[in-house]
Amino acid sequence: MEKNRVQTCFGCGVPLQNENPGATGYVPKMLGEKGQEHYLCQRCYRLQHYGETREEEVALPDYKEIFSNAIKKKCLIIYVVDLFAFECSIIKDLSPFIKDNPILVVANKRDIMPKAIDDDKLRQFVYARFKLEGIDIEDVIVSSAYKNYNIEEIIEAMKALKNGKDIYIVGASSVGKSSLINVLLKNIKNETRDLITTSPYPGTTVATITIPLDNKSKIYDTPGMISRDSVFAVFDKSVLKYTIPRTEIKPITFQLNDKQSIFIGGVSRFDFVEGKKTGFTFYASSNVELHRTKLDKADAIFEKLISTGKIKPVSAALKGPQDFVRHEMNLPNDKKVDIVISGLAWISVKGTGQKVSVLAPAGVSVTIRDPKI
Ligand SMILES: Nc1nc2c(ncn2[C@@H]2O[C@H](COP(=O)(O)OP(=O)(O)OP(=O)(O)O)[C@@H](O)[C@H]2O)c(=O)[nH]1
Ligand SMILES: [Mg+2]
Repeated sequence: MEKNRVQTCFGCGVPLQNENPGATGYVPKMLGEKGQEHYLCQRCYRLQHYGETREEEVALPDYKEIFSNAIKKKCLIIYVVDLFAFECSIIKDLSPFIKDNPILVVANKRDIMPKAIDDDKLRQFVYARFKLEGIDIEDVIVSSAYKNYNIEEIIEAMKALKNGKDIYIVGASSVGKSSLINVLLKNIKNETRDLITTSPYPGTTVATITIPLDNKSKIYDTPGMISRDSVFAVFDKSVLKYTIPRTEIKPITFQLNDKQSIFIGGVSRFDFVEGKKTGFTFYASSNVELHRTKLDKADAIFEKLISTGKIKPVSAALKGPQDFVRHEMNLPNDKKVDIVISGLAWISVKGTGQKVSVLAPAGVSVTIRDPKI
C-alpha cells in the first residue's frame, strides 16, 4: 500500500492495514499492489468472491458520530427502507442529522412482497408512516435492487433533486443501500461488477464509502444502524438465514377459533385467546414454518417441536415458552390492523375486539399498526 495516504476498503469503508490478519481491515500485500484501483479488505474479498462470512464480528460503528461528521453540508438524502422489515427501517436517531435536506425515500425489496399488491398502496403506506414520524419527504419510489425495478425512476428523481449536491444513502442495516448503489452505478456508468460489499446479514458496510458520481458530486454509502428491538439484533446468522425472505412471500390465512395457536417457527407464537372465529393472515419468509395447534396443548407441543427440531427455524436461546416474552393485546373494534413482530413477520386481521397474545423473543418488539396491505 502507498504510504502517507489512508487507504480504506472500497467494499465496506474500513481503514486498511496489512500487519494483522486477525484484525478488521486486513489486506494481504498482494491485494494492495500498485496499479490496483480499489482495495478490498480480506472480509470483503471473501464476501464478494465466495459469499463467505467469517463468524467473528466487525466492530459496529458509532452511527451518531458518522452522521454528524458526514452530513455537514447540504445534500440530497436517499433514505432506503425495506418493504418487508419495515418497522426496523425507520431509525429515530437518524432524523436530527438529515432533516434540513431534501429526502427521497426508496422503498426497496419490492420483489419479496406479494405481486398482487398495488405499488401505490405500498407508496401510500410508506408516505403515511414517514408523516407519522414527522419526517418531511419529497417522494417515495418503490424499488427492487435485485430485479432492477424502478432504478431509472430513482436516477431521474436524483437528477431532479440533487441540484449539483452530493447524495447520501442512509437507512437501517440490511435494507439494501449498498446493493442499490451497485445497481445505480451499473445504470449510470455502465459498470458491470459489484464494487461495494453486500451481504444478507446486518453490519456489512462499516464506514462511509465515497464514490464519485459525476464531476460535480459524489455519492456516499453509509453503514446502517441495526434496529435494537428487532430480530436482527437478537437472532444469530443461523436463524436469520431462515427468517429473511429471499423470494416472494406467500401470505397464509388461518381461520381460527379462539383457544387456538399458530407457531411461527420455533421462534415466536401467536395465541388467539378470545373472540369469534377470525381469519388471520400471516406474512413471513417461506422458510419459517407455521404450525396450528390448540392453545391448551400449545406450551407442551411448542417445547417438543423445538427440542426435536421438527419446526424451522429454532434458536439455541429459545427452548420453550419460558424463554419468550408474552405480549397481550386487545384488537380494536371494526378496524383492519397488522400485528408486527419486528423483522420477523406480521399478521393481518380485521379487529373486532378480539383478545390475542404473542410470544416473542426477549428484546423483539410487538406492535399494532395500520395495515400495510
Ligand atoms: N430480495 C431482495 N433482497 C435485496 C434487495 N436489495 C438488497 N437485497 C439483499 O439484502 C441484503 C442486504 O443488502 P445490503 O446492500 O448489504 O444492505 P445494506 O443496507 O447496505 O446493509 P448495511 O451495509 O449492513 O447497512 C443482501 O443480502 C442483499 O442481497 C432487493 O431488492 N430484494
Ligand atoms: Mg451496506
